[in-house]
Amino acid sequence: MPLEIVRNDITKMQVDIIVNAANTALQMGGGVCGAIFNAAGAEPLQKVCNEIGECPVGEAVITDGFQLQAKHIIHSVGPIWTGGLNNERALLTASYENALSLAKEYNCKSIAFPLISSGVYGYPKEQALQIAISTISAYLMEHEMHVYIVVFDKKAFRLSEKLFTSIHEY
Ligand code: AR6
Repeated sequence: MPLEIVRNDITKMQVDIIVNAANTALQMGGGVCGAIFNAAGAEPLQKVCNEIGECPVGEAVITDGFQLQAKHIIHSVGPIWTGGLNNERALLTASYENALSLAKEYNCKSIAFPLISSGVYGYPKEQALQIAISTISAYLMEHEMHVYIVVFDKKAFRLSEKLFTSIHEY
């Protein structure tokens, strides 16, 4: 099945590429970003991110995976939720689409996404999950890739059970 929802720490995923929920400055933060930087090796990863510089909201850049099992990390910047009237839905959709296109350029066969924007950036988790599922599903109608959505906290896991039938808890 090309789209699966799993409950796991994304740094443990055995895939070609994992996606980071990044900020525009590409600086190590908390949440999934902190976990990915720590697992990859924060110093070398921050160095290459500094060389790249910035990434606008809705766009994505790629780096090496360093000490991760994944070969690459795609840093995708989701929107900060400010109530839903500031183009958040389109920007969150774009952050998935741009990450998927970039992954394709790198001949990616398997990729794992966190629920972008649904933590520090405050996007309501149910909507964030729906956007993730619908955007990835639309992409998979036209492209071959094995995509995982990795949910981490209990609330996201419960929502995913409700919204999607095939879920694996690792
Ligand atoms: N594996 C998978 N998912 C995780 C993990 C993990 N190890 N840890 C947390 N999550 P967030 P955002 C989930 O806040 O909202 C950072 O500081 C978490 O439960 O990491 O896009 C960045 O540098 C939540 O559902 O990302 C930015 O400044 C989801 O990952 C800013 O936060 C996303 O939560 C980005 O905020």
